[in-house]
Amino acid sequence: MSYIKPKFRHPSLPKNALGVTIADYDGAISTLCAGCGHDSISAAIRSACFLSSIPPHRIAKLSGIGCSSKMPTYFLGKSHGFNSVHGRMPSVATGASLANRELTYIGISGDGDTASIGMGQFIHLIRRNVNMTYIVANNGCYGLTKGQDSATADLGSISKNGGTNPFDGIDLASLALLQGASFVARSFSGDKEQLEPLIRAAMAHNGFAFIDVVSPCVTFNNQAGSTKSYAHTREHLDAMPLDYVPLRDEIRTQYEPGTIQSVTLHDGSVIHLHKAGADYRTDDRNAAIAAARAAHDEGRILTGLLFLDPNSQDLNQNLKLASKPLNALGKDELCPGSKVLSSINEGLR
Ligand SMILES: Cc1ncc(C[n+]2csc(CCOP(=O)(O)OP(=O)(O)O)c2C)c(N)n1
Ligand code: SF4
Repeated sequence: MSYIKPKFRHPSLPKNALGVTIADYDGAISTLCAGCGHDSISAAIRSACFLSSIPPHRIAKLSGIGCSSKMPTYFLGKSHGFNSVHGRMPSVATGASLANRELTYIGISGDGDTASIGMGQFIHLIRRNVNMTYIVANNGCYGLTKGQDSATADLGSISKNGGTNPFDGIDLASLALLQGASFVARSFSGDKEQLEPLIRAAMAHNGFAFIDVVSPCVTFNNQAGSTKSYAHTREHLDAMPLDYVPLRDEIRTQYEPGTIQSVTLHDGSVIHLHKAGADYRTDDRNAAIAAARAAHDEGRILTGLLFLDPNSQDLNQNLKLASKPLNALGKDELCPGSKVLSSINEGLR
């Protein structure tokens, strides 16, 4: 059951460029366990959409099954939403984005929903470069079904019942990099400063933007020995903080020369990466794969923007589909008449 929030809000809440307040991006009150990392991700999505001034009714939220997949209920209550079956959200996302390329699509999934039952579908989203932001709330277990190890549980991680995981976990960010994803990032639900600008950048990206977010399950996977607990993640975090500066916004922050790398997105907005290693470039896929691997081998959790292709062409562009959403095409465009048909036939002779 979800609870509706009371309508009262402070009268002087700040407004965004649309003239609306963050309350317009609220969802229902969360019924997840108190302290669940997923709620922090919901809060980051809500404020990212508010700060980027995206009209709520121009956003579509999509998910599968799991505690993570329940998250869309708890943010953006005025947006479109589709809660699909377990691991099948990518098919719905592909169809929706082909039918209406003008909406902003946010997919929310879990490590079970993506790395186990949904793996086959996930890979094809990447291959097709579907224009969406895809967030995995990664807690290394199946929270909704009471904490079984998932496919992202790390080798040697100790579960709540004391068992040691004998398998190496699937690193979804590395997989996305290998498969050719055009935007790959990793973050931590407890690092809003990093996560929020990453989500804003992902939504501005033209193509498939993947964010793997370590999101501890306080009920089933937060014990000593778990590698997805709050304590372990905080201890092993190797963060590249970043700023997202939307097009037309003044750049105010002062940066130390040599410690910053700037990346321009296709819409003209800019990402500033702090502390990026001198030889780390976000447009070098092989370097990103090597950095993620090295971090994994050393037990570090490398977070931040790992890779971005600023020239990415999304599925609609690749297939040269109509520039208008299908529901906006009129009779003349759908049925252009015999002359046009003859000229097409002529071109095929
Ligand atoms: C076809 C199908 N198989 C299995 C299930 C049972 N099931 C529900 S949620 C879930 C896993 C959820 O784990 P995850 O995606 O990691 O989300 P979390 O709950 O940890 O956020 C499973 C196996 C189901 N609902 N449907
Ligand atoms: S069971 Fe775990 S993942 Fe599910 S709501 Fe509770 S803390 Fe979050």
